[in-house]
Amino acid sequence: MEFKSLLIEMNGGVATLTINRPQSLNALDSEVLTELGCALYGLEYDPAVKVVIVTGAGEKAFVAGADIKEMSTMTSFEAHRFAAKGQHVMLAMEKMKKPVIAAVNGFALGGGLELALGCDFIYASAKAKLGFPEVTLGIMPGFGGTQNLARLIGPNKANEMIFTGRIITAEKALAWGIVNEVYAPEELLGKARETAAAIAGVGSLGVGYAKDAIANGLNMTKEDGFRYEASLFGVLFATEDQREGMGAFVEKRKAAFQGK
Ligand code: CO8
Repeated sequence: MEFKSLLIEMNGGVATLTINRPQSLNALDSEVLTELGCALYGLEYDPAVKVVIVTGAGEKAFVAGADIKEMSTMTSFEAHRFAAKGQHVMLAMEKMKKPVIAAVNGFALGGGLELALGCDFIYASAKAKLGFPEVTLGIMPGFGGTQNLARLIGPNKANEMIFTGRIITAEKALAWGIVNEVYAPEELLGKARETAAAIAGVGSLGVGYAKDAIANGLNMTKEDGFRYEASLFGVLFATEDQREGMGAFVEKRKAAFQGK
């Protein structure tokens, strides 16, 4: 499928999904959100894809937010529908049984930070700038940012970021636990691909079920989460990957996982 504002590059089991609207600092308009939804659906059901990396085109921005020019004339109903469409994309990344890594190569503001937070973890360039400037526009985050940031770093730090609209450095985002690692700009994508390739080489069913257990378990009581984990753990013993992984260990050889 051809996209107007997205690039998809496959390398081994790793798909790199690049938001490609550099003239607007990769801002997310309705059309990009539609394309993202379609692209994620395709990647989810493509057995060749084991891990997805999301990044932005150009030197300057990951994604500088939802498209302010498009939003500036929206009615309340259209804004509600636009927020729901963005949230659909964030939830698609959360629900897909494949890891999604954000490589934040520059500005990740508003809907851009929400896109990064919708991924499973974030690597950032040392020149990245992150923030929720929505309040400076008279609005608030609407693509899941209030929920995802508060769950990730706790309400106090999330409150400060969202109420002030202040933009923070990659270093501060690292200290606050928003990003996992900070790399030199020229190293970022390579490092993300290195981690993605390592994940692509292990049992993808185990990875996918672990993602499911972590994401869904966070919304359960601990006891229900344990029960859910045990049931997924049991299911893996009906797979060839489990037989292959354990068989390879016993036979002292490298496992060749098939994802089935
Ligand atoms: N939307 C549309 N266009 C944008 C956006 C954006 N978010 N960000 C940048 N652009 C455009 C600029 O308008 C400019 O285009 P043009 O050349 O045609 O004027 C081009 O990108 C380059 O930008 P700048 O000239 O401004 O570049 P600077 O280096 O001077 O500044 C900044 C870079 C600081 C990133 C600046 O562009 C900026 O402040 N951008 C807006 C950041 C922002 O406020 N983002 C949050 C938007 S709100 C949001 O994301 C809400 C999400 C939830 C939605 C819920 C549904 C309703």
